[in-house]
Amino acid sequence: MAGETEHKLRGNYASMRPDFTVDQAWGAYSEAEHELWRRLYRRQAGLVPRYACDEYIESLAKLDFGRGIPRFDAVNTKLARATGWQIVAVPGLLPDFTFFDHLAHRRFPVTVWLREPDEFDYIVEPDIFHDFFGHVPLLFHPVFADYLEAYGKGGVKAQGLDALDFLARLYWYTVEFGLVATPKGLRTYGAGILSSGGEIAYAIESERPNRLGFDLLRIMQTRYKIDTFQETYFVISGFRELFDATAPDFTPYYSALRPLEPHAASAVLATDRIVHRGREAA
Ligand code: HBI
Ligand code: FE
Repeated sequence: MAGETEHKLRGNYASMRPDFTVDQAWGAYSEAEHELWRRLYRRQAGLVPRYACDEYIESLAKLDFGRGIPRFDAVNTKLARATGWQIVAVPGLLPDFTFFDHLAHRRFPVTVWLREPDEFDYIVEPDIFHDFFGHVPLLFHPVFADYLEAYGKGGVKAQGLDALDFLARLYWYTVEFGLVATPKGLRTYGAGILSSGGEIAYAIESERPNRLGFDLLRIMQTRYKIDTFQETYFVISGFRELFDATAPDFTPYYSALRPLEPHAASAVLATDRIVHRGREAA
């Protein structure tokens, strides 16, 4: 999950290393936190079969972290073998450049703190449940893992080109809130949806939001909201389409997009491939 946060960031940044990583301190989690984790996991695991893409479901089935907050080092042993990725413990949201640099080196930052019980249904900043349940399973999928690394490398380059907004939008509408078309209908692969009790059904079933065909430039030019369900979702045909989209050098895209006014999150354009026009489409 991403986006500017007006309020002070949560998490303890005091003891972090220069690359913003910390120790997970797994022994410090309370029994109450493990119980909250089990409740969050049980709810989402019950929804995943109906709404998540097969690649996510297959990965989740191989991981066994429903009985309590997982130990990052135990998962890293499996993850290294699968795709060469590692998860690194972080205090929370990182500066864009640091975040991209971790992805570019196949390190996924996972927040160490867990939400409060009264945030069971919604949280604005990514906590360990969002990061781990939402993002970690797909790190085991080779093509998606390659997309994330390519995305991170693009981000490191974009830093110098003042183009982070464009990449943040691409991350938001794919890694966080992406949908994929499958023979069984629309399914989600976006971590922000997979880890959300309410949005996982809304993103697939609600008449309200738009659902539009994946279009890299369109996405880079479209604003997003960080504290409501999405007004528009973008649909890929498969992870290969995502990976191929990151093949070209993005520099000319940034030059073409920079002078243009971004579209509102609810916009529907005549050039859009419309999978579903939302009931409240502008
Ligand atoms: N930091 N820990 C963490 N997790 C994120 O998902 C994250 C971040 N920093 C920036 C960010 N996401 C987004 O702005 C990306 O689009 C870069
Ligand atoms: Fe996220």
